[in-house]
Amino acid sequence: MEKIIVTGALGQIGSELVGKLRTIYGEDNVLATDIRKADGEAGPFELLDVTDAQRMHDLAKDFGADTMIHMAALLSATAEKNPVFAWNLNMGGLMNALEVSRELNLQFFTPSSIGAFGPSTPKDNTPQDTLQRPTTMYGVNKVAGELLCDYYFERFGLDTRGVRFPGLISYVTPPGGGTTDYAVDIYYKAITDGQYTSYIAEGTYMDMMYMPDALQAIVDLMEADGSKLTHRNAFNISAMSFEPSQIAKEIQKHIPTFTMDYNVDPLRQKIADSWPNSIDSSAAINEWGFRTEYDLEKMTQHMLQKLTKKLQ
Ligand code: AKB
Repeated sequence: MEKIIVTGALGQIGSELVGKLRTIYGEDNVLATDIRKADGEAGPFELLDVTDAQRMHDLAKDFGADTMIHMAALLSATAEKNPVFAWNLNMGGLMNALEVSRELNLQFFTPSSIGAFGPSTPKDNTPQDTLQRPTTMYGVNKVAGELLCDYYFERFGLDTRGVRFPGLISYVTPPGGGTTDYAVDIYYKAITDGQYTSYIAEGTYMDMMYMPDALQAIVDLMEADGSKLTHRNAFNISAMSFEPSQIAKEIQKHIPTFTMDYNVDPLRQKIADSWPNSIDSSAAINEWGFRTEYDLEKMTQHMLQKLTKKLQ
């Protein structure tokens, strides 16, 4: 990775990833793109609607990119509310990004998700290679995306790589439209209101990861020796699995007066129920040394400390 173009650069992952990549590879070597204008972006930035293949091609070519990191996508709950738009954006954007990468011979990364699994997938310690019959539009997009990335590698030799992200938690940019977002919202509300109403029911386990570990995973996978990768795309990765009352208890260790109740959102609960409780990351560990630094305890300490400062 020397000259990197990032789509969806103002999204939850993109906004932190761009900063990390610029620190490692140099400010001028990372082109951030998004459909909306950035305020005060430090390095190169261009407006890009990922459904516009020609502009994506021109931007990547003019920048002299050797790597494409394609992050622009709708998350699960938003996609469920507008499935046709989700298909057009998630699949159209991905096809364009893959084609541009093929035409310009770019190394390629795009994330899949635990959303690529469905109700018939084994729920605990979900294997790397298993049944994938998701029941959401987001999941359908993610499975199709995983297959497309494999196809571009097999058919054209394009260096495609990717992971299945769990819910990502960060104090920097809030997520939008995901099912796992409760695990971010809860920290904000704990500080501002001392109370949180969870839209996910007690007992619903989902995989999660703190953002610094997620960003490091992208860099580590992209820098890994390609000859050691058997899977290439859609590596299961997770740092922790918990359900709402466990994160509430962890917050109470720092804010003893914090309380939580439940008002379950049927749409997001149904999505969460169709996803695994916990996935097995051993293929990522064995093939490219995937590792994490943060568990629930360490993440909670860090989140509360950073957010308290931010919200002052
Ligand atoms: C979502 O909840 O949609 C995302 C995801 C797990 O892919 N955070």
